[in-house]
Amino acid sequence: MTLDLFSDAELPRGKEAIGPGAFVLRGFALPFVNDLLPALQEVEQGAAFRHLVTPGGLTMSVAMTNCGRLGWISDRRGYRYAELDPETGRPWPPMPAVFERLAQASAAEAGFEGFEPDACLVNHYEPGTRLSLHQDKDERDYGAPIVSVSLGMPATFLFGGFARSDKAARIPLVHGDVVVWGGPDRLRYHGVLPLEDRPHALLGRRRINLTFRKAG
Ligand SMILES: O=C(O)CCC(=O)C(=O)O
Ligand SMILES: [Mn+2]
Repeated sequence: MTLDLFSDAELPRGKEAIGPGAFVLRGFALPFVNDLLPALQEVEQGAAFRHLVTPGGLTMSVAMTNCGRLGWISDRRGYRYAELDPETGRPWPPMPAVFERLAQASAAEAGFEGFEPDACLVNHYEPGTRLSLHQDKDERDYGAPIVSVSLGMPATFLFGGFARSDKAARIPLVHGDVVVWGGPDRLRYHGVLPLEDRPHALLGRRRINLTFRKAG
């Protein structure tokens, strides 16, 4: 276990450009965290985390759930958005107001005014969990950005190019950081390296990522 150098209150703030339409907003989610965590619990209670299977038959190491009108799912038939949770047959839990406020404020901070997400994929990582390089391309149109919020354990985010084989930048993300990519960067490959075991004061041995999208 490594000691973190900064407490949440002291983390560096600011906007780092990682592309013409892509930014890391350091600590941008911190003022929302007190409201985000109970809202997240409600989402989990309505739609439990589960490990989805890829079309190729592999079980994903990230556990996922969703909130909002549409939820991203994967199974042997492919990747897609669905209005109903296939586990329960019920609609996904509604998107909590604080989720929506954070997503809109983050997008605006990155220059994307008027972002109205209809889907929030919630990713649950533990030590060793990874997410391989991929594009977010199951959405109906690519006019809206992706807003990605990091909570809990730190991670190394990979931000690549427009081909899987393009070299990817390694971007350290900590609790409260938000990454926004859109416009010319909307289809950049990205992923997450296997998480190290660095427990977080509030969330323990978990990293939660909220990925907001305009899917429908
Ligand atoms: O966990 C992250 O930081 C990225 C998640 C992601 O890219 C996705 O859910 O599509
Ligand atoms: Mn993604």
